[in-house]
Amino acid sequence: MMEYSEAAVWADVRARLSDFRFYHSQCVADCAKKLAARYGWNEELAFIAGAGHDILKEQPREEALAYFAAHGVTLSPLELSCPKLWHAMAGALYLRETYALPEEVITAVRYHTTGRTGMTLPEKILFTADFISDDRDYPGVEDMRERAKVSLELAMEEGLRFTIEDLAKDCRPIHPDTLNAYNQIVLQKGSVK
Ligand code: DGI
Ligand code: FE
Ligand code: FE
Repeated sequence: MMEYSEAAVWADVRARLSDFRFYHSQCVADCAKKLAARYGWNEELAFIAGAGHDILKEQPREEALAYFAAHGVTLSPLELSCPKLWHAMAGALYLRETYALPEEVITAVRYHTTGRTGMTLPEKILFTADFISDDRDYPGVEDMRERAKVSLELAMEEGLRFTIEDLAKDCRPIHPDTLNAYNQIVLQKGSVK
């Protein structure tokens, strides 16, 4: 296994991604670092998590499936039908086996697309950074940035709701981890109707 090196991860990300996604990765790394400073995670680890979070986003589908098979990872029928979910799973496996990154970075990458029940602070930081990084310009992004200043949960709740609504409108399946992440945040707010 290669020794953990920020420069090696960046070079790898640069080689694997288009300019557009490389720029996105830089913005997410910067944003994750800022959120880490605000909410109390290691800034260097947050930066590297942001750098690597989409490292396999452009991996060909057949290659991803072969990669899962080689690592004994079985995808659920829902996961098999949603290739957009694969890069988080494959990326986490790849970063774990290629770089000696701490497990808190690996799970942040693993759950950056869906979220999950019981998210760790690093997972919340990366999930939120992916929504509000400087390159994002969807309608409502400014409100998301304001929410993230108040709390990660406030931003994540809105982000998850946006994702779930969008997927449902498009008749696409919603991963149980996405629903679990959303439900837990809503339930934790307390005022359940
Ligand atoms: O990799 P990025 O584009 O930066 O962002 P991302 O990793 O959050 O991926 C976003 C995509 O993932 C978007 O097209 C919606 C999709 N996605 C997220 N959660 C779910 C999902 N797709 C399905 N089918 N189900 C989900 O629960
Ligand atoms: Fe992603
Ligand atoms: Fe991303």
